[in-house]
Amino acid sequence: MTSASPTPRGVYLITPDEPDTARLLARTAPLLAAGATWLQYRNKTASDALRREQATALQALCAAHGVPLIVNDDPALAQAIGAAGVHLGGTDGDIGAARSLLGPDAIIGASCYDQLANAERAVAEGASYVAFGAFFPTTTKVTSSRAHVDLLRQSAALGVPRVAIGGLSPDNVGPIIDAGADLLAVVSGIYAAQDPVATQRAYLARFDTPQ
Ligand code: TZP
Ligand code: MG
Repeated sequence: MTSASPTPRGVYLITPDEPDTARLLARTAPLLAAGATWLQYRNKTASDALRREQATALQALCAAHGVPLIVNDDPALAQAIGAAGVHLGGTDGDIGAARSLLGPDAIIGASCYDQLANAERAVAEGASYVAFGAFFPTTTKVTSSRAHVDLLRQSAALGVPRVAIGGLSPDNVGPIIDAGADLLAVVSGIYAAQDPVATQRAYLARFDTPQ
């Protein structure tokens, strides 16, 4: 991101493993229309062909809504479909290589788990944002790290957006926002909610209310 870009804030929506592409689009479109800041395409159970199909379809949807699409794990797929960027975990490959492939304006995010040192290294290597988690237990992913809100305070000086992830709900994000999280990354809290759009609004409202 350029230094002139305003810091993105709000909900960083992440897709669940949805095998039906039409249904993935139908579930996602209202959330983009209702103010998701970024969308990450994540599907851990799809074939390469299905991931390509879904990422391509989501890129068109995101373009129509002016929402950046970030592809999980796969810089080559991000490049192939013209996505805004890629999200890399600790074993997903090199941030510098992704930057070379995707260019200076790409949004390249790094999972930093519960370690400030991971975030410092990621930024030094060219990451556009850093993600900490899991803050709370979650069934979406097997996690071994448990992040604490102090990490958000300690990482303020890095100068990149800070993302919180893992078991976030409208009821538990107050201290996380208070500690400086810019983006709340959410899968099940929104997609599995009875009313996903209303629930996404409830997360967003937490940015406006004193914690
Ligand atoms: N990385 C750390 S926790 C997590 C990921 C991808 C899952 C977040 O999903 P949910 O459903 O919002 O807890
Ligand atoms: Mg990964």
